[in-house]
Amino acid sequence: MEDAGCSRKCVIIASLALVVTCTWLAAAQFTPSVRWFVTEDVSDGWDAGFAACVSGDYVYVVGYSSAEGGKEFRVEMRDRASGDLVRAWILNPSEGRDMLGDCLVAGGRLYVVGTDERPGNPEWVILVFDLDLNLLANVTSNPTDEMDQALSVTSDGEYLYIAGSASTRWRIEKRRLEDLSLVEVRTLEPGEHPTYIRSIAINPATSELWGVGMTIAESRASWYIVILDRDLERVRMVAPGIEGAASSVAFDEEGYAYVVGEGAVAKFDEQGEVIKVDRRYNGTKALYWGGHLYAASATAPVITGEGRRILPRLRLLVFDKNLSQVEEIALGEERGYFPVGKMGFDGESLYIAGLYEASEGNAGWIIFSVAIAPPRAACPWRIEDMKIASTRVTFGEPLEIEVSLSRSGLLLTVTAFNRELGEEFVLFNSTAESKVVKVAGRGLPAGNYTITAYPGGRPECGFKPLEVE
Ligand SMILES: [Ca+2]
Ligand SMILES: [Ca+2]
Repeated sequence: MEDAGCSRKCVIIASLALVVTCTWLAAAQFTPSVRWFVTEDVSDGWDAGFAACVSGDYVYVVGYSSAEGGKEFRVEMRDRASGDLVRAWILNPSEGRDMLGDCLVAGGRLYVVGTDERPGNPEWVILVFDLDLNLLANVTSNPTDEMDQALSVTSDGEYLYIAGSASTRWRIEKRRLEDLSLVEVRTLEPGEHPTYIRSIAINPATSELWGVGMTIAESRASWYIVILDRDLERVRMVAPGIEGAASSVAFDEEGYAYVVGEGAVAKFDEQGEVIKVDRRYNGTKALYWGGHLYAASATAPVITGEGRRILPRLRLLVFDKNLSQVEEIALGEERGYFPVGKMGFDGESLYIAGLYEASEGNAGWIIFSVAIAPPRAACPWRIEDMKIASTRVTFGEPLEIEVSLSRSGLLLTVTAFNRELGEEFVLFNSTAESKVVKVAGRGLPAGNYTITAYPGGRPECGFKPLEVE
C-alpha cells in the first residue's frame, strides 16, 4: 500500500494546493487561510483520511481506521461550514487492510473506490451511497490473485473511470455511472517491475484521460503518465524523466496539465510535452482554479539529531500558471501526510483530508477547510447541483441560464424576469463532476456544478439581488 501514501512506509506524500484566481474578473488578490480543521484519532492505530468531496451543506471524507487484525472502511459526513461530524459509516469487510482511497459526487450520489481483502487477497471495491450516507451498492472486482487496489475515480457524467493496480500492472476500468456495469478495462504495463498508477483525471480541453503514477527501473522510481481516449485506447505514454512518483494532475482552461508528485511539480501541454519542471516542491493533491494551481504538500520527512525520521508539516502551496510559487500556507502545527485522493472544492474553500501523528505509532484523521476565495456576498444567487442537460436551463422561477462553450470554459448567460443580467464564466477543472452533453457538436462537461449567478455579472455584487416583481 505504499503507493497509496497512507502507511508509515510511504516515501513522500505531497499534498496538492489549490490556487484560485479570478483572472477574468477584476482580480482582487486573496490570501488563502485555514477556515477550520479537525483532528480525530479514531483508533489506537494508524488511521488516515484520503479524499474529500463536497455536496450541498456537507463534506464527505473517505479513508480507513485500524480495526482488529487490519484496517476497516470509514466514511464521514461533516458539516461544510463548521467541520462538525454529522454521521460516520464504517464497514470491516475482511481481516485484512480494507481501505478507501477516493470519492466523487455525481448525480446526487457519492461514489467511493478502494480495496478490501475479502477473497483473501486485495481486490477493488466500488461503493455507492446516497447523500445521507446510506449504502446503495457495493461492487468488487478481483483481477488477480495478488494485490489489486483501486485508488482514484473520475467521471464525465455518464461513466466512471477508475484507476488502480492489478498486481504489477496499471488497471483502468470504465463503468456506467448509472448501474456500475463494466464497459471497458485496460491494463498497462509501463515497466517490467511493479508500477503504480496513483490518480486519473479528464482534461476538459481534449476530453482525454490522464493517468499519472510511477514506474521502476534499476531500483529507481520515476514519473510515468499515460494519456487515453475515453474508450481507454492509448494515445500517448509520457516518461518525463523525473525521479519519484507523479500523484495528481489538474488542468487549466487551456488544457495545460499541472502534475504534482514526489520529487517535483511540473507543467505539460495537452500532448504531454514538458513545459516546466520544478524539483524544489512536491505534492500529492492538485487542484487548478482561476489561474492558480493549489497543491496539498507535505515536505520531505525530517531527520532529527538522533537520526529519527519524523513526519513533515502539512502545507498548501499555491503556484501561478508558470509554476512560480505565490503562497505557502502552513496547515496547523501537526506533523503528517496527505495521501492521494481528491481535495474537495465548493467555489470558496478547499477541503483536504490526511493524517497526523497523534503519538508514536498512532495516526489520526485530519481534515482542513481552507478558504481560497473571498466569501460570496449575500446578493449572488447560489445554484447547487444544477444539471445542465441542454443549452438552456431553467432554475425554478424566474432564473434562466443559457449555456455556451468556449475553449476555455463554460459561459453562462443569466436571465431573470426576461431580462439579461450578465454573464458568468465557469472554469473547468479536473474535479468537476460533470456530465457530457453535446452542444453545437462539442462535448460539454455539464452536470453537478456549483454555479453562482451574479446579477450584473460581477462578483463585487454591486447590484442588489432581484426580487420577485
Ligand atoms: Ca489512531
Ligand atoms: Ca487480488
